[in-house]
Amino acid sequence: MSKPLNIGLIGCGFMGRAHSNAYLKVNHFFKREHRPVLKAACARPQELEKLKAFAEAWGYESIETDYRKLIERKDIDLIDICAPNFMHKELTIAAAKAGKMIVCEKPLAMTAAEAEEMTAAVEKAGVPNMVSFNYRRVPAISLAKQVIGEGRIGRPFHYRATYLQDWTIATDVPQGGMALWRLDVKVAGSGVTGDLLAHSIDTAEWLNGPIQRVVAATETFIKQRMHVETGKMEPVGIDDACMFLAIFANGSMGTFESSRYARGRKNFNTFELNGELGSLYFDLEDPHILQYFKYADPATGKKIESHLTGWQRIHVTNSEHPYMGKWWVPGCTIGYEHTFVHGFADFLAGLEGGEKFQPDFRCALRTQKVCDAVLRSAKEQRWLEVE
Ligand code: SOE
Repeated sequence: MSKPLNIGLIGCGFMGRAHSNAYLKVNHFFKREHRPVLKAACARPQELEKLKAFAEAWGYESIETDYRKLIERKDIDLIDICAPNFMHKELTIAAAKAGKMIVCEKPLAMTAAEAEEMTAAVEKAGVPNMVSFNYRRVPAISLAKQVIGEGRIGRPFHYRATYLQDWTIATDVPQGGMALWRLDVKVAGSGVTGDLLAHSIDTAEWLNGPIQRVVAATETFIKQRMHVETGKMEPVGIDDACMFLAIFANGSMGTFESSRYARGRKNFNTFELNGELGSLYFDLEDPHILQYFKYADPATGKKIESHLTGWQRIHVTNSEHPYMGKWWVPGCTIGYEHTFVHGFADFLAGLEGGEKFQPDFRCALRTQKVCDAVLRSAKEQRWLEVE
């Protein structure tokens, strides 16, 4: 017998769609006791028409234009926060006080101080919580985690991440409003650091352990943009690009680069890990492939014969690969939206006695601390320890 899990989702943009789609799909592909029910969608009164269309498209049973009402409702079990970043703290604290389970989009907060308060609130309330760093659940990235866990990379030396896009190059792209809040520092908290590098940091720490020290540089290429709400040219407060060097606790060295000014790059999220026994490379623009270079066998230490070494392109679609056994037959690929399905499948498994979901708020707080250290290091132009 399935147990309904009543969802109240806040925000009806890109992430609201990604999450709604995943809630609808998860039970078709993953056997779970809980069955998400799209009970209510919520957005601000000024978005009423968009909210109605959203609720109708995804089959929400009702709508709310006041989040307090949504959170008070007895028929809601889980609050899913897909609203812009500046709302995350207020919504989390209210939902935790009401004893609701919480799913929050990344980045967890505007700052680490906010993330601390939010983490304390969910832990005090003892509610199950999840932060949606969806890329961990790209099967090829999960496979990378498995390969590292099997000892196949050996001692790590280098971790190299890039996250590049190009959608803000034009000077006439405004800032603010429903579509472009990511460019408004008061709403987003930061630019590429919180929006894109937070993904890279979450993946990096998951695969290669904690980052200890960073030194960073940021740039804002376009200093003023028209603000959608005021109609006036206003200073741009976000970082358009950020690069940082990192030292991991395991002694390996990291480089991270992110920009929204990398002409031709749409969602170029890559990493490479180089170790003593092998290397791994992943590129989200080629999402089914995990590249693996095997230098030596981890069990015996025996080197691969030199004339046979080379990069392997593993097409991650076999039923033995993470998550893939739940989908189609080998060779048939899945997409971006499936990473959210995997997230909810794992979250539900956690509610049903399985492994507790990660990343939770506590884990995402760490990512936020790295982001804060990166931004502060760029300002102070010096190496900083991550708190
Ligand atoms: C920004 O363009 C964005 O939509 C991010 O906010 C998402 O987290 C990323 O996955 C895709 O790009």
